[in-house]
Amino acid sequence: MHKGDTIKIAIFSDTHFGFGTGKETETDSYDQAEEAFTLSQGCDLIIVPGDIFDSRVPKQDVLAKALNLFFRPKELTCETELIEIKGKNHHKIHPLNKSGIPIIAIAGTHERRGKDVINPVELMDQTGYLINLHGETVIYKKDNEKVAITGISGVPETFAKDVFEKIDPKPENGCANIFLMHQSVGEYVYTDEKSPGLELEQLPKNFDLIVNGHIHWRNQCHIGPKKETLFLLPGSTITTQIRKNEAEKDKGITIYDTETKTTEFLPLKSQRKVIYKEIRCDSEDIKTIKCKIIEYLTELEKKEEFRKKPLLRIKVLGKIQGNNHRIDFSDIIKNYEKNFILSVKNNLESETQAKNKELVAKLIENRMSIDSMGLNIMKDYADKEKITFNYNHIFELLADGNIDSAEIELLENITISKETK
Ligand SMILES: [Mn+2]
Repeated sequence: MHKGDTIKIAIFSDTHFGFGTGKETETDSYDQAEEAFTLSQGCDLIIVPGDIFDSRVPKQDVLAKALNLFFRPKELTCETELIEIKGKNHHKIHPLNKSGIPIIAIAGTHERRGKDVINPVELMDQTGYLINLHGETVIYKKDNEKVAITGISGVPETFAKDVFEKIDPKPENGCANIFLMHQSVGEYVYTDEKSPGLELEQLPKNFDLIVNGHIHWRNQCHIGPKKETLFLLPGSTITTQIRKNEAEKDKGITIYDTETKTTEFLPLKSQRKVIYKEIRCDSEDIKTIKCKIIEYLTELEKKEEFRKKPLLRIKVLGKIQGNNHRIDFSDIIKNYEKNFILSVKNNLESETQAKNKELVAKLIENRMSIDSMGLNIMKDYADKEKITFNYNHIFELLADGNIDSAEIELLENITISKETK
């Protein structure tokens, strides 16, 4: 490599197109992704590691908006040249994929579908808007610099370790090597999932850069025996759940330089401000708690001017006087709706409802966890009955209402392991 030859890569993740449809924040996912694309101009490559869409079967309006945004880099001039795509399956490259700035993607948790059906990221691949990787490696060249990008699309955490071992991604000689994934890893877990499917030590070795989608707040660190790999969590371009750690970090795009192996972060100006506030109560009555909230809101209105109405999450916690646990905050939410998109989370302690709250919290934590839960129940059942089948595929068929196909598949492919003692 000659000095000065470098490939600049724009990385952003989890655009969640379609998130908030019908709500006040409906256009946020498109507006914020649009700015991410604008900031990517001048880069040699764009990487989007999963959850481009908020659902695995996005509505046509959502798809149309996404296609329009993904078309923008196609109209720009770019010298990056596709050299090769390696993998088990013959990957047809649509001609559109050869114009403009190349976009490399993987599918995320929200786009996951069964083996024989097309997920929306695959659809984008087949129509030439991006190249979707699953166990494949794509190599690009610019001047004398080459970059190899390998990707594994998001898989259920239960299977992550097996899938990674089976695919066993390896770096390419003479290239800058990047690996894309979309999982919970080690301490980086998205929801309060029981445990991540992978630990940092189990990630592929000797890559220059590992990019992990899925986790919505930005972070980066060096990993590997010699700290030779930069592990990057680019974070989402949109806030889908208001959490403390997410509210504190800006949304934006990361630019990676293959020569210096360094990153630069460009925050989005269009991002809607997210505020997370905890209000503590010490055995006070409802009226006092509500006064505390109003006091905070009045202060905030005076203190700051917001370009876009901010998303504001107030968590009330501590002990409440008496047994009345059902507090209605809708009057406050209504009174302040002109200035804030406000939600109040009631975490006030009451022994009788502690158990119920725990259950409800688990259920509503994340829409996708319903899928994971269903899949886990199916796997637990199969383990108990000592039978093996393609859980993922059967679950997908059942979830889509294809009961007949599920039945046929199960009857043909189920294997029963006999216990030998
Ligand atoms: Mn996501």
